Amino acid sequence: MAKPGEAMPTASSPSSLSPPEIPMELHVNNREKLIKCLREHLSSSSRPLRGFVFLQGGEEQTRHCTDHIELFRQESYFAYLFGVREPGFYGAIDIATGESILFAPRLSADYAVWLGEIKPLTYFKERYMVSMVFYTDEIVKVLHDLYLGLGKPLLFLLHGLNTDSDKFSKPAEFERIEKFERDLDTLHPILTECRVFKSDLELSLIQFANDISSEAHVEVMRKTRGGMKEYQLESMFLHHTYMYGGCRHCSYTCICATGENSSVLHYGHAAAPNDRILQDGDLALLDMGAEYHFYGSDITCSFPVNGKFTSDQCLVYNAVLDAHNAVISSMKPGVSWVDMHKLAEKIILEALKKGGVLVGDVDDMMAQRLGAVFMPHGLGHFLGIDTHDPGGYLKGAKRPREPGLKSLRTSRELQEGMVITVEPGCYFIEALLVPAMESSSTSMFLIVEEIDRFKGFGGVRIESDVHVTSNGCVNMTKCPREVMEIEAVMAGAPWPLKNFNCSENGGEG
Ligand SMILES: [Mn+2]
Repeated sequence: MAKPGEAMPTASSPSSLSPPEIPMELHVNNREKLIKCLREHLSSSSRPLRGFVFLQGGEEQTRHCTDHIELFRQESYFAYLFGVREPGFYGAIDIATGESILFAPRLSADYAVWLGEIKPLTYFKERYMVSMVFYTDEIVKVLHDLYLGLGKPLLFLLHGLNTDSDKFSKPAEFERIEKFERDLDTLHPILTECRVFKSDLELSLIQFANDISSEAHVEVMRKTRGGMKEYQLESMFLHHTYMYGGCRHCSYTCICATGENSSVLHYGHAAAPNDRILQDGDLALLDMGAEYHFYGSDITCSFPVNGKFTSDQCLVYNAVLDAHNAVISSMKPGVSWVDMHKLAEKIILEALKKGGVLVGDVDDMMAQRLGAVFMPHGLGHFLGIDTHDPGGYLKGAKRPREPGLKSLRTSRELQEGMVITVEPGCYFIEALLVPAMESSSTSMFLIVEEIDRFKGFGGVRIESDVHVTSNGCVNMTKCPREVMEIEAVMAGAPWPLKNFNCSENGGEG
């Protein structure tokens, strides 16, 4: 019997997965967790346990001035608390009683003609497992009726900085909001901290997003050939995750970089739309992750387009893989993420030295921040409803200033329940190598003729999504990683490698 989320594999289906049922109690639990944390906070500052958590869901957007409505994806904090997929909602949680209230938009009769049946409020009450549902034009009356305190009811609104985008979340707005007292400071840090620690139900969705995306990466790896366009790799990934995983959204725009493009960290955007032709001898760096019921994955695989690593490709790839594996072996509660970043840098520098690309003392290189020349981005970031999930820097926490470290999206110590990406990389980026070769503090480490050999090489990144447990961690991503595994899968071996003859390849199957 297949378990939910697992289809019976058949000869005709390239997937062993199917979309799991969505557990709406996940959001009930999220609300309960928030209210518990918020009550503790209010009690500790001797404030009354009264008022409402009040959030505005996302609004539909049109394409510029046209009437083309872009596919809606719920705002992430609202998705976390209510799981609502429709636009135009508001949601409240009564701090005194814990009761949850959704406010649905009142739709015009036209809606039924163009967009389908207008669902009754009871539909939303059942689907989203909330205590009550009303229309958005009833917010003022409903919340005044429910409020037990004296004077104006108090609303805890969501207002705070996203430390990745430097943008602020938009506190809820509605007509006659002046009938309420408003608190703009309390909710954001508490709700953000709730999102940092994943429940078992959240983990199961992130795991599914990882399973279907890992499988899609393998599928793409198998079908990649010289002469294809980069976007064809993107297309195969999107097809697989949607067709077999029901994933309508990705966590982010696919990065399908080959050849020199693989050193462009955020390739794949509108001005660089994955449109290069794959050449024999290229490395491909594919950073693609599907999202399922708001929860995402973020996975990067790097492999040679022709299925066989050259010795230079092996050198750089194994440097990054060793860093990736060393970090994952060291991760557990209490470990500093800055230390993990430095560990990855050090392993990559040591490998480049061993490969004859660098010369000198690795600790001296570390002191001069040479690691940031080859890995300018941070080692990884929290992952959840957002690809760069919030909470990386608590209020007042300072970002490191040094090259490389300043790109870290968190500098926190690891704790049980966090999900964080591990994504070391090694790139040959002219814009960083040239100044490093000219600088008196780093030029002595770089062997110019050897570095020149890597002109046009691009780069390697290996990215997995890792769940921190009570005494270690679990890698949720299941892609071929060893050189031998990648070459075997690209040559047609099944994945995971089962009954693989290790002796022939000298690897571990
Ligand atoms: Mn990432």
